[in-house]
Amino acid sequence: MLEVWGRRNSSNVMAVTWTIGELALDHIRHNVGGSFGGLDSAEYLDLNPNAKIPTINDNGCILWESNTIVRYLSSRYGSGTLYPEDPCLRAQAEQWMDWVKTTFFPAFHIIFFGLIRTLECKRDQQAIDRAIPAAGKILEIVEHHLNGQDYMIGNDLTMGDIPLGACIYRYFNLEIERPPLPNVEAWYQRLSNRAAYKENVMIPFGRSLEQWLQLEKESAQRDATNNS
Ligand SMILES: N[C@@H](CCC(=O)N[C@@H](CS)C(=O)NCC(=O)O)C(=O)O
Repeated sequence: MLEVWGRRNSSNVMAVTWTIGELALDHIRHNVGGSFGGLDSAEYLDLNPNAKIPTINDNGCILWESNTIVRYLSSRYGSGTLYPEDPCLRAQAEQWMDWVKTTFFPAFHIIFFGLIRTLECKRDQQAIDRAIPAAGKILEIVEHHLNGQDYMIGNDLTMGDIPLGACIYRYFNLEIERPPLPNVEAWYQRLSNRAAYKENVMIPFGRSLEQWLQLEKESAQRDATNNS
């Protein structure tokens, strides 16, 4: 059985759980990271020496790095759907996956971590104020790209949508200024209509560190009830 390690409110874990949801794969998930801890145990470090989430074990295939896991699951279980068969389309999907990590996420992380996961008194407001227009400008690249197509690669969902999709619910639900992004919003609405996206990505995150931690605790309680 496929095993996943990672709290469900991490955007990197969401990329994996959303992929699993789209592919309807049986799996079990272990709550580690964040307030659950567990990343420094010898057992976990054996799986992932970075002490980070997500990690998976798919019948002996142990992997970390969310993009790699999404690629692996897509190629193994979603060939021709999440994993485009055409080498050029597949490479373009990978290109957007890598672009999110190297270009969008660094700016977005400053905003999300600063506003939600940091105590107000410890916030670097200047860095956040710089990152908000920077992230908006970066998304204008996607805005242009999505002109005339429903998803990042053509008109069907592929792995190329997953890393950005895992962040975009948060981007559109933060109280920040955004440039007009009608194509990106329409894409986000399309994702929002997918059951696997609703379940794995559209997870409330609160408006402060206190609310974030409370929601994390409540979700763990729900997981415990569902698994009992
Ligand atoms: N490049 C890695 C980044 C992994 C990462 O930074 N994960 C964060 C969560 S998003 C983490 O493990 N943080 C420590 C924690 O949750 O306790 C990936 O994409 O998987």
